[in-house]
Amino acid sequence: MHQTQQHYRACNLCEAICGLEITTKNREIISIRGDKKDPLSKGYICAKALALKDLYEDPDRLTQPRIRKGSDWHTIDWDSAIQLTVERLLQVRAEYGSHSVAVYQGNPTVHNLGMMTHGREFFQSLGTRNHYSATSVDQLPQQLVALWMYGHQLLLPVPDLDRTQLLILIGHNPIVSNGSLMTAPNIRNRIQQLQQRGGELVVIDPRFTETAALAQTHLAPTPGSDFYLLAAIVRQLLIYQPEPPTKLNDLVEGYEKLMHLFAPFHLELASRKTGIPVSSIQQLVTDILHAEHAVVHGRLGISTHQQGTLCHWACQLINLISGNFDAQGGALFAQPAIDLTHITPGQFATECARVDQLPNFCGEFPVSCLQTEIATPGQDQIRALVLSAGNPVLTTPAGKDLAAAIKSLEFCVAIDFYQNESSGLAHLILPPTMALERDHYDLIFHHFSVRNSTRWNQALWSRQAHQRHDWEIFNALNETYHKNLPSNHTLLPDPSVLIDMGLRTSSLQPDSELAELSLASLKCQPHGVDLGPLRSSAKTKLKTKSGKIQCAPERLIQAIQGLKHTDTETAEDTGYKLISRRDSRSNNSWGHNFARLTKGRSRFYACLHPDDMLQLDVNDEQLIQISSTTGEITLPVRADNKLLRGVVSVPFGWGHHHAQSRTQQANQVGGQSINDLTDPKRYDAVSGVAALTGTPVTGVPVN
Ligand SMILES: Nc1nc2c(c(=O)[nH]1)N[C@H]1C(S)=C(S)[C@@H](COP(=O)(O)OP(=O)(O)OC[C@H]3O[C@@H](n4cnc5c(=O)[nH]c(N)nc54)[C@H](O)[C@@H]3O)O[C@H]1N2
Ligand SMILES: Nc1nc2c(c(=O)[nH]1)N[C@H]1C(S)=C(S)[C@@H](COP(=O)(O)OP(=O)(O)OC[C@H]3O[C@@H](n4cnc5c(=O)[nH]c(N)nc54)[C@H](O)[C@@H]3O)O[C@H]1N2
Ligand code: SF4
Ligand SMILES: [Mo]
Repeated sequence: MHQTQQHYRACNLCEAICGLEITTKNREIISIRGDKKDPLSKGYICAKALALKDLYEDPDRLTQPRIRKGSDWHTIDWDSAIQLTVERLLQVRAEYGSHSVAVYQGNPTVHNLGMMTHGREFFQSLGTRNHYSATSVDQLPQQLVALWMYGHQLLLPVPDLDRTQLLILIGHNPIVSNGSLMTAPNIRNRIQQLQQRGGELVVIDPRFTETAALAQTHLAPTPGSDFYLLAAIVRQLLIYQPEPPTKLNDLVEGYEKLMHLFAPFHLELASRKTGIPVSSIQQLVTDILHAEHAVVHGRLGISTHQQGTLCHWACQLINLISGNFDAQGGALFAQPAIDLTHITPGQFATECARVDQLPNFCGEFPVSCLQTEIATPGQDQIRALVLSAGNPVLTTPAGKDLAAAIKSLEFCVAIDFYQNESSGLAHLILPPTMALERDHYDLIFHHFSVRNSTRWNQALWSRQAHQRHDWEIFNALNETYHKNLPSNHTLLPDPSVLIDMGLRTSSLQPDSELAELSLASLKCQPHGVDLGPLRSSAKTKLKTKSGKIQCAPERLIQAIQGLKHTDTETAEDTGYKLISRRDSRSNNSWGHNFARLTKGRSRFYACLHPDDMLQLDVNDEQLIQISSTTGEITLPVRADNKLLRGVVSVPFGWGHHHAQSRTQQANQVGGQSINDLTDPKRYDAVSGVAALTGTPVTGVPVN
């Protein structure tokens, strides 16, 4: 007789890393609930956690390698699949050189222990400079600012959410996304607590979002205009604080340059650019100055933005000038048990992409360059691609063009348990186990957590003989690669061994709950261990050469001085500006296989202001065609009377036309991809990151 069993682990679907209590019998999942004893989430979970059961049971989820012959797919054994992958990659390398092989790593990489520990070894072996990832359609500008100001791309200050009195969120909708670069499960409750202690929430977003609905103040800037708003706030704060805040006096460099750099960004300019009244901006400045603790946190809406790096610089400066950097209730660095900021910092612009000449960061080129690098003939043209845990056809600009480019490759292999719009174009798919079948330690999100904690999670059960974990796939590829191309390489042990090493060499001193930090001690604490609130730590954590905060990094000085503040309308200012929308039950491009996340009224619709609908002469639910210089999509439209005029909001993550999915067909999901409209030639001038937001589009009714 098999007994039911209780397992505790962190959900790895998003950055909130909520604790789960999973009841199983044999290899069946009976239930998934919130783990009340998790120190961070205290029993909270969202609807998506339950989808882990659907993912586990999904008949579409691949568990054995698949090979494509024309449009037919066949199962093959692991040894042959690994051998074939390596042979093909080596053939391309021998014929065209090592840079002809490219790698794209998607978002789940950072939520997956084995990919974090073992992916790098294999990808480095390929010897290519052509690395790409979802970072360049996401948080890269934030990391670049962290590198320049604090000396490491992972030194991102976290809002001290549970103690702040004024939380300003810009380009961020955590009620839906559950927080990003701010690991804070049950964000709704945390915001309610902020308000119960007399604090306030301000949301700056062109759409009246689910988070804005909770806020005391909502400001709606024209998409893409945010730097003018943030820069005006910096300028006004500097008037009150011309010298660095006393406690940061010995810790900053370049503060004296700020006044001059921000002088042109007066309130009237900000108001003209953003459409926000001068009085509202002034009020915000006053509120920041008077709040006992305040913090501004910017995310995706100001990262995938033509001035993304400048925007994130300004956010850091607001926290710093107002005395809230490294201060309780402000923005503080977290203290993860395994601290990856001890690893050598990344570098920016050591090379530029061959065709588009965009700079690399931490060894990666912006993914907007991937299509041209595949499609443009010449030395080092990409001829083979390793797609790992991503779906760039739906998630990067001009996805359709990228799909055509992928189809033209001599070889493509995908490491993914789904045949998606990108992996479905590969010649081979190598499917790993899913999250619950493997051990887990979160190597990334403890760096961004609003409270310090640590936990080790055991797999629910050992994998089946025909399955492989991601790390085993990487090890097998690496071993086979080096058999054929002898050179120095290391085959890493099981990720648990590496985590044990990381914990034992941690500089963190745990208090009473744990005698020592080690794998064995964490295994005895299945709910995780609380390591206390955020603490002031900048003095010891800064990694810049001088050990000081760089307030005015050279490249940002050039960028701010290079801005042209013309008020005359450009072609870009006519038509509509496109923005993306997430839904509580979505998960980038891959939540659509789960009935529990897709049932109910379709969420694939555009939103427009009623006056814009009147002008276009369209009614609710009528189809409209939205076009950009890149392409067009057709979808129903609904009125949103709180959306800024001139803005069209379209859901992100749709466009499942090529999927061979039985479940998706049954769920009638499909839609079209917002990234058929976004343009790889629109990017952040500093970092080269795709400017997904504010794409100029036009709309016409479809009769
Ligand atoms: N227009 C527009 N574009 C956007 C965004 C937007 O807001 N608007 N958002 C951007 C953002 S923030 C991101 S992060 C990117 C995401 O872009 P991507 O990372 O390219 O896309 P995902 O949809 O996250 O694809 C994840 C894939 O990984 C697979 N997968 C899941 N778990 C595992 C695993 O454990 N191992 C392996 N091997 N595979 C796994 C899934 O099956 C899925 O196919 O999209 C970006 N693109
Ligand atoms: N349910 C759900 N949760 C998710 C995901 C998901 O797909 N679904 N994806 C996960 C991932 S990978 C990430 S990175 C995070 C992202 O989490 P968030 O940063 O919260 O991302 P979004 O929900 O896209 O919210 C971005 C907001 O920016 C606004 N915006 C757009 N353009 C502009 C602009 O020019 N200026 C300003 N001020 N605002 C603008 C949009 O209206 C939107 O409300 O979410 C994660 N969590
Ligand atoms: S909020 Fe994120 S981590 Fe928490 S249960 Fe939902 S998907 Fe999982
Ligand atoms: Mo993301």
